[in-house]
Formats: sequence, C-alpha cells, structure tokens
Amino acid sequence: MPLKIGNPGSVLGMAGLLILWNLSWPPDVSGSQTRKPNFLWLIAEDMGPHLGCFGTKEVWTPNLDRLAQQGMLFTRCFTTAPVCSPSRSAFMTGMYQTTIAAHHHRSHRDDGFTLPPGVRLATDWMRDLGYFTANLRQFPAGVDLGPSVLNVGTGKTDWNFTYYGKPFDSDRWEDLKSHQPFFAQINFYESHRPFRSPPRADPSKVEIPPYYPDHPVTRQDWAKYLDAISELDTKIGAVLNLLQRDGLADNTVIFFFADNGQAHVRGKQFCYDSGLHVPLIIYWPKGIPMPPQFRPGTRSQQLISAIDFLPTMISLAGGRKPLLMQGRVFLGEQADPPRQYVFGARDRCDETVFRFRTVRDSRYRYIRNYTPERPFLQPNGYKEKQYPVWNLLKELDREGRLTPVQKFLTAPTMPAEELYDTLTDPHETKNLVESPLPEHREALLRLRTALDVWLAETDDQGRFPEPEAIARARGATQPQTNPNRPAIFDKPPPKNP
Ligand SMILES: [Ca+2]
Repeated sequence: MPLKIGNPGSVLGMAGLLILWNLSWPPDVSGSQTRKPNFLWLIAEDMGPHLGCFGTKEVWTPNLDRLAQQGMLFTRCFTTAPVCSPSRSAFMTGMYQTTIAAHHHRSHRDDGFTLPPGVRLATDWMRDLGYFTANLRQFPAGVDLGPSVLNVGTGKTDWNFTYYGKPFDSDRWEDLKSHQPFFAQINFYESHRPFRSPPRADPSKVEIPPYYPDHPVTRQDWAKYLDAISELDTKIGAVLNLLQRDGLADNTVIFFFADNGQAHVRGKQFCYDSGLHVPLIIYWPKGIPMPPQFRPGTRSQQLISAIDFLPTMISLAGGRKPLLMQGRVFLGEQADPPRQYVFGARDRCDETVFRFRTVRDSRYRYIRNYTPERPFLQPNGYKEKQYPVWNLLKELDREGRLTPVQKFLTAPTMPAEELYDTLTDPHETKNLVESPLPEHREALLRLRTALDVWLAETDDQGRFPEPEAIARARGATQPQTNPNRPAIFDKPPPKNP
C-alpha cells in the first residue's frame, strides 16, 4: 500500500531517516554559554491520577501536592499503552510502540529485537546535547528514604527491545552533582502489585468506581492501592530533600508521572481512561528561565501524551526535536500546537490476546476492538493471581449479584466499538456508539476518522497478527518466524554525510 507523505513508516527508511538521525548533530554547544537545566524523571508504576491534588480522598500525598502547587499539574496526560513495556518503549523513544513494533507486552525479551534505524533511546538524544544520564538505584548512605529503602530506584527499564551498549551512564545519586547537566530517572515500585505499604486508608471511606461491586474485597483492595501511593509520596519527599541537600533543587526540572494507569481490573491493560490516564506534575526550578507556557501553581487541561515528554525535554535542553519523532513539544519556545487527540493501543499481554486502538479528545473517548469475540475476563494469570476483584466479579456474577454496569465486565463478548463522554460519564460506563444524538454521532464519526488516519500515518504494526505459536509461548519470539517486523528494519542504517 502506498504510504502518505508524513507517514513515519514510509519515510524512516529513506531521506527522512537521515533527518531523524542527524537533526541534533552536531551536538549543541550553546550550553557553554547558558546554564542548562538538569532533568529528573520520577516514574511511578501503575497509577491513575489518585493524589490529594487531584481531589482523591484517603490518600496522603503532601510532597506531590506541594510539587504540583509550586509547579504545574497536567490533568489530561495519557500513556500510549496501558501496560509497562509498550508504554515505556514509547515514552523512552518519543515514538508510538505500534510504529516501532514494541506493541506486544514483553514480546521481545529474548529475541534480540532492536529499535529501527534512526529511532533512539532518550539517553542517546540527551548525550548528544552534553547530558550525563542515570537510572538511579544507589542513594547516599545514612539518608532516610523511608521504610523499604530497597524499593527506591528499582532501575526498571522493561523496554520491549534490546539495547546494545550502556543505556545509562550511572546508577548512583552521588554522581549527579559532579556531572551536570544530567538527565536522571528514578523508578518507583510502590504502586505496582502486590501492594505492601503500611495500612492507612479507611476501606469504608474510599471511593470506588461504579463498575466494581461495592464489596469489602473491593474496598480493601482499593485502600491498599491508595496506601501504596501514600508511601510513594514519602519516598518522593525524601528524593526532593536530597535535591535540596546537594544544591540541585534550583536547576533541576522535575517530571513526575506514571508508566501506565491504575493496577485495577478495568485499568491496566485496558484502553479506558483508567488504563491510560496518569498524573503529570512538572516542577520548574527558579534558577532556570521559565518557558513561556509555564504557570506555576496552575492546572493545565491540555492533552499530553507520554511520548511528548522526550521531545519536550530535548527542546528544553537546547536541542531540536528530531523531525520524525512522533511526540510533540508542549513547553518552550519551540512548542508545537496543542494536541487535539491522544492515541493509545493495547496488544497481547502475556498469554492474553486482545487488540484495542483508541483515540481521545478533550471530552470523548473512542475505542475500537479488533477482538470483540473475546470476553473482558479472558484468562490472564497475572490478573487472576494478583487482582482480588477479578475473581470477585466472577463469583458475584454466578450469584446474580452484579449491576448492569458491572455485568459489562463478565459478559461473554465485548463491543466492537465504544464511545464515551468523559465529561458527563467520567467512569466511561455508558457506551454512546448507538446514540442518535447529533453531538454523539458527530463525535463518533470524527474520532473514527481520527483513528483511521493515525493507524495509517503511524504504520500500525499491530495489523499483522502474531503467529499463534508465538502468542502461546508468551513472548518467546524468534525474529525469523516473526512477520511482525516493520519494513523499516530491512532498510540499511543511514550513513552520516
Ligand atoms: Ca507499569
């Protein structure tokens, strides 16, 4: 099929690839004149916008609330996948996981699969700009980082590709001060299951979504999730203290976000807001000139995709966004026009095959399901073992104790299309695909078209099914038997002129 101009899949292998590769070359040298900011990414696991500053009850997050108050809170930030490895592959490259064939969860753990030519890791781009890079695991002795200090800085990468070489220069906090400017990240564990944080939230007071049965099991589980976030906050506080202690607080830009949505039955692994909506807080330090769009102490409703973090950081670091990087710059002098849409995708997760694609504007979410013959509760060992509500739903369904909204999750099939008005229905429970109202028809047609255009322009690799044997092997793919390999892999890598 001929591909349109502007389609990264079509251009990557040709002249555009050279542009993608070379735009930040030669390395920016202006940093010798102007002080460049450090960047610190604080990456939480599996959490939705459940912080005090988002109005959540029974969670205690004074440090993140203060960071949001001094910085900016972005209330409409979404990952491109509702699960770790595709999402992390995307935000660490600024590319949709569906374009770079990293869309199945952990499918390339042991097959030597590498990024397509011209697509690079965040640290590669930042090194070109003179940055030292770190994925922090080691912290100074004697510093109080909370009760389970081993969980601060997991070093998690979980990319669904192999990176040959050293992706980060260091894992030691103590290296930062002497290696500025730096781009460092800290990966936190707390909000990943199993939840193990000290109990604090009162299960009888937590607010649970209407699609879960109001049952002690649900309440207890939700309280544990909130407790995990409260514990995460104490660790964030400790890291913020370390920045102060080492004199780094005034020249370090902080991004706080999560790698995918909340670890609940209809959250993680699914393409509703609950699987893709994550908190985003950006803190801007006083020692660095502020981008024109930055308004400390405010909330922004601008649509942000997690693949926008990297091009934005490159731009703020004095570089230029690589021409074909799919993320958009949302802060700084080179900011792109704000997004009208954010996109997301889910493909195979472990042994469970689904294919969803979704697009959302500031109000409506549209989901297309390519596997509607499969049930929402299609067997998944991870969810069965770790999500008590997964089994509770099945049990209460057998007893006839679910409401119609809850029965949606135990139905034998799923809708082929879903449309939700997140303004009037934030939990996305009323599917408007059949609605005759003109505004719903308009939203449906517009979002269907937006999705079709995105699928074509981004060369969605999910259109090629994985061979069943590979899916059955739960990720043990062999490249020679995997047809799910974009044509761009077969093009020779670019040569520097
Ligand atoms: Ca995750």
